[in-house]
Amino acid sequence: MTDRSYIKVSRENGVGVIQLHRPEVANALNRKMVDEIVEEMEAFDRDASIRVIVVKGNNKAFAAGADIEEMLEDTPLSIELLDPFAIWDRLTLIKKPVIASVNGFALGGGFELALHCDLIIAGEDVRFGFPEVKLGVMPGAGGTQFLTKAMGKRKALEWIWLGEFMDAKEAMNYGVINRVVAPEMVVEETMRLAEKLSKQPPISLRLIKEAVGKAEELSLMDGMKLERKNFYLAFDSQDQKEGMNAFIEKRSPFFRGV
Ligand code: CO8
Repeated sequence: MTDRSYIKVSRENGVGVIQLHRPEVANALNRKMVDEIVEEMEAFDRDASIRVIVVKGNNKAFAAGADIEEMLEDTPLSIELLDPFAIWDRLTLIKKPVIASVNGFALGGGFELALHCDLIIAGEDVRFGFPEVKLGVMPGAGGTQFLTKAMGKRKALEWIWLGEFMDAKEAMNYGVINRVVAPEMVVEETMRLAEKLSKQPPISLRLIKEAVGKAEELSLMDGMKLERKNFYLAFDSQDQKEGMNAFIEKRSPFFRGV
């Protein structure tokens, strides 16, 4: 296990785990913490022994948003110069599957961090929300975009305008998250899913992530062209030979990620 200032980093059976660790402030995300999260995620993305990345918090909070104290004295020009969102943009370039494992509060920037992940597993106790409006601001790390794409304009506006909490079941019903489980089962369920994914062919997972990720941006024809190119590319992998031969030979495949 490696510890940075605000996160803990560990690895288990091909799964890289980043645990947010600022328990005294409900894992509020200061800028250094976001730097650490992104740097470690990129390191896992480059590491061939890691196949899936998990981001988790603690029982009380995944993360209660950006650190309000840190933003208190910001001005438009100080934020523009600092460009705090440039580092967030790097999250969108991660190629491996990323799963958010959420307990407690996932608010503001904390909810946005979860929404940057590919899959979200949440406990029944989770409160998601964008309370920024109550601070006289608004989401800034993708919240308006992610939530609208997931639940449509009207419901997204209602949630973000009111800044109220959404429980895990509501989030699940609107397609914002993948699974809801008992609070004490969140990490176990996440690791079970991560380990299952870690046995899938990594090249296929990467190519699928790219194609599905582009589905909302591209026209149907352009999306299908990208899908087709990625389909061709998969045939360059030894895992394609392994997967198809294993089927013919009636045995389980063993994917090596090459
Ligand atoms: N920033 C700084 N400190 C925080 C934050 C936060 N976001 N959230 C909680 N804390 C601190 C509290 O001040 C408190 O500190 P102390 O013990 O010193 O008083 C400690 O954490 C524990 O919190 P509470 O005592 O309030 O605990 P409760 O269980 O009563 O409440 C809540 C927990 C509901 C999470 C409550 O603390 C809360 O409402 N927090 C603020 C949530 C919020 O407004 N989040 C949005 C922040 S703005 C944002 O995220 C903009 C994103 C823009 C992109 C990011 C760019 C970097």
